[in-house]
Amino acid sequence: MEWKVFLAPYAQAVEELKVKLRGMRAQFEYESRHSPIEFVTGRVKPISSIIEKARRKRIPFDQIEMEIQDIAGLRVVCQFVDDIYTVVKMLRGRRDFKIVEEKDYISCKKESGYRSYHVIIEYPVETIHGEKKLLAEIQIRTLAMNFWATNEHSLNYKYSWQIPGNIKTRLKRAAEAAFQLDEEMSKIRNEIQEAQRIFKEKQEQEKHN
Ligand code: 0O2
Repeated sequence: MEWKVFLAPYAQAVEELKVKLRGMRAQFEYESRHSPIEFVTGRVKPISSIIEKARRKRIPFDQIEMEIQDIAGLRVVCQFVDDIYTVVKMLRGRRDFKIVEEKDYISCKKESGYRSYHVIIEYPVETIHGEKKLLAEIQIRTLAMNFWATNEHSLNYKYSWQIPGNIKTRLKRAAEAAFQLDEEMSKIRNEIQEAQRIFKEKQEQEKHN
């Protein structure tokens, strides 16, 4: 099958889920409540990455749909670690998709130092041929975890997944530092939120003056 045709429902799923997840953030804002979601991004996995992953994991082409869970990928970035679990709880309560798997790489970090919470969902897309259920991956992480993962990902590309030992060691240290940062910020969360609330109120007042 042509890639363009195969990937079309995934592109649609990514667009729909971006709207839905960003809508959650907007609703918190309308109600003047702290949003557990800072921002949302999404992408369809590039064809070359799908082929590379299928080769690396020895997945036959006709099983790509079932075995590669992140062809449609969403990323929800949060301010605080607790926000991640708030988002997960909200996802569990939704009725427009079914959660098929959860991977907690926060309490159980990866060997690389990677931390994130992954939720794999089965999402129904309406196509011109009827409903198509497909898998999508929602990665939920803090700003600090995202900073680390983005940098590590770039280095993996640069070194073709063979990062030299000394850089790997530094990355592991940086992952711990990011974790510490999240812990410290959690401890002063109330102070930060109050400051942000005051700042927002001031901005609103100035808008009306
Ligand atoms: P890309 O370029 O982001 O699309 P596994 O066999 O369990 O290691 P699997 O089955 O793909 O891998 O699931 P997993 O572990 O949940 O990983 C899916 C995605 O999570 C990855 O997609 C990355 O986006 C992210 N991820 C997982 N581990 C790491 C890591 O150590 N560092 C970084 N930066 N990201 C990670 P892809 O397809 O690997 O890459």
